[in-house]
Amino acid sequence: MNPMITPPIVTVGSQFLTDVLNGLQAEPKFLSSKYFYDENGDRIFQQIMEMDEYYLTDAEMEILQEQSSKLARFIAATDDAFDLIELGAGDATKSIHLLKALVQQQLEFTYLPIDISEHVISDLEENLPKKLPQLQMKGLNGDYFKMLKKAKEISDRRKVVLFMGANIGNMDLMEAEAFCLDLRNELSPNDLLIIGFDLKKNPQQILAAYNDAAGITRSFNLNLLHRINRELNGDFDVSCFDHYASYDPESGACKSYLISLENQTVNISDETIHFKKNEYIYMEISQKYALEEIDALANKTGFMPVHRFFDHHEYFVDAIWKV
Ligand code: AVJ
Repeated sequence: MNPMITPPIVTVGSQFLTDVLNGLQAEPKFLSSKYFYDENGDRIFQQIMEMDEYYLTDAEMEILQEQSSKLARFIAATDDAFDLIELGAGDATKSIHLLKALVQQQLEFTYLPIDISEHVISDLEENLPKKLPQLQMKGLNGDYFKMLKKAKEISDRRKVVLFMGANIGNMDLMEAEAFCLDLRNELSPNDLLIIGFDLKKNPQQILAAYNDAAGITRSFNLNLLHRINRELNGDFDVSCFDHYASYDPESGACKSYLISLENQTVNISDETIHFKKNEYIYMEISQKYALEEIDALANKTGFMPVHRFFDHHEYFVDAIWKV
């Protein structure tokens, strides 16, 4: 076979390649944190959630462990049947407390976890019925908004949407506003959104959560370079990049960067990317909010803030918004 006409081996998601090249050919350079979560990334994120410095998980877990029956009563305020839709359900270790409370209160509902990862959905469908046999559920694997539309086709019941884990923090303020508007446009009067925000607090505490002593967050960021090497035929020398985290108490933006430690050249598929010494790649935002900013976001996007659930430190809030 003539090697000249051998087709190129482009195996994994060309969207990933397009996004990576687009970001690294931009000025300044950036990569999207949504690509952090390959198998290794998932594992490192589990380690992050177990770190002493990473207070977010414990805070939101406390809210769900201790206040789920109150949360359930809130959801059931109008006593009609509903669908509980969770965006980015993961392994549901937090939401299971709410599911238990809803089942216990004998409410008529179906749990519809949505996740972009197929194995997350199949794991949930296998494991949740073992833990909660009375639960009615149907997993939806795919894009949030596509699956939300599908959920509306399946039934016209009232919708209660869960968007926890401070996942909205990975959007900047403009993206968060656009996201909430899009979500609002998929919902109807009396639908609810339960949405988790990490709150502004002592800047040292926030920075430490994203700049941990053991360097776990550092390897979380560097893992994306390894992933590019593996999946996009890249040749990053990962040891020539360092992690830098910053927190700006004024805007509430916690950002992370990878810094090039040398003038260097990196090949990815057929492209060559040049880095100057000390040039940065913007990797991730974890936006922190004041309570007034959360209410303003609700009001601006057509929701009514109706209640807030805090952990006892008030590090975190699960806000209830009504359409
Ligand atoms: C999964 C978006 C909530 O921003 O706190 C943790 C991801 N990044 N450490 C966050 C993350 C670095 C996390 N969220």
